[in-house]
Amino acid sequence: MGFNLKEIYDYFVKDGTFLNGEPYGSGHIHDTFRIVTVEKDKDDYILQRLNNKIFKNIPELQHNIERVTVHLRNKLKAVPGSDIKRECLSLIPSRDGKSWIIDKEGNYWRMYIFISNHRSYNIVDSPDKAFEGGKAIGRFQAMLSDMPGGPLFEIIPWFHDIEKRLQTFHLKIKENPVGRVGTVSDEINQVLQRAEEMKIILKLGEEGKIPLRITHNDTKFNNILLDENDKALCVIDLDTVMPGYIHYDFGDAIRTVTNTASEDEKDLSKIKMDIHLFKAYSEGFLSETGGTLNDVEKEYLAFAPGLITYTIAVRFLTDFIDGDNYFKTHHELHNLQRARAQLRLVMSMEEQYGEMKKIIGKLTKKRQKTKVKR
Ligand code: ADP
Ligand code: GN1
Ligand code: MG
Repeated sequence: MGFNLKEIYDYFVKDGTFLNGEPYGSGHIHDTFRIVTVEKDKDDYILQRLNNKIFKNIPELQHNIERVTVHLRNKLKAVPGSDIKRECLSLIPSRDGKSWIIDKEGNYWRMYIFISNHRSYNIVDSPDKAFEGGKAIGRFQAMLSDMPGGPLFEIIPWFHDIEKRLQTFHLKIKENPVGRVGTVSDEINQVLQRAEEMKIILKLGEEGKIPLRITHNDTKFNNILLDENDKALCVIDLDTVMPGYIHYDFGDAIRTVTNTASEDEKDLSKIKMDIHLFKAYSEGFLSETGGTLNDVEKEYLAFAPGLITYTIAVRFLTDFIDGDNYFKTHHELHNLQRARAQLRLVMSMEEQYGEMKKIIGKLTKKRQKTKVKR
């Protein structure tokens, strides 16, 4: 990718002299670079070339992120001792006062302050980190629960709508655009076997039993930064913040926090949901949100990880069948490998569903009791 990062950097109103820019992180959507500045006492930056094939309306996308970050910053200002530059994403304005620019080639770019001294993990190896992840997402949702100004733009409609995702899946199987359908009949069957039961969250929403909240919708663990002591620091990747059900955020975090292997692990025998990490994340999450969730929301929390893991397996498999147009891939079978790994994780969650329900039941009851005592 031969971008002139210094030239793009100079479109923004920032502090610090460009020293160098390198690809950064392991996101599947944008092209992300870390910009290091010459001066030791000035911020570094994250510069992102936005994926406008996926995000078709960049002004609306940026508008959502501006609203969310302004609100979070105002909340943090009221908390003594908070480190706003590290606990909240800070967008850098362009010279014409927008939060993004379009370069000469028509690429969209935005820039954030680089959150210094953070730690980011693709695999979680301790209950403490899982607990902190749960706290970070819980706090994020609690802080956004009173954001003024009406609903956010629904930036990718039906993002976690499993009915729509399955419709697209069937369509791509029928089209078979690159002739891969015949090679994945086992995986297709695994998806079809479970399709009906996965619609329950949508049904509860339609019946008005669970409310739409402001959710993040992409709470995988590498979008939660921890600090140098592995304590909750900042929730990043705000592209998909929009109205959603609590189960989407809980489920996606559990999908990544509790997996004993990578999202795309080839050796399926390594993949398992670690129930201790499930418990720790749930404790952290409920410590921040437990009081605001209704009984039906709580009752279905244990169902959410299986749903989201299944949804993402369907998306990876659909993209494989479609010829890899959506997620960044690093080799020919990457999306298939990811889909297989996620389907294996679904099985592990199914095996431990009873245990997950017990844990949530105990945690939510415990909270009720302590509430009564106080
Ligand atoms: P994608 O949608 O492609 O996942 P992200 O916005 O999550 O893009 O950014 C990709 C990676 O860049 C993140 O996983 C994280 O490692 C890093 N990153 C993003 N924003 C920041 C920031 N403000 N400070 C430090 N690291 C960041
Ligand atoms: C993408 O942007 P990133 O890499 O954090 C995707 C998520 C998937 C995830 C799977 C906008 O997340 O929905 O769950 O990959 N983001 C978008 O790893 O589609
Ligand atoms: Mg990301």
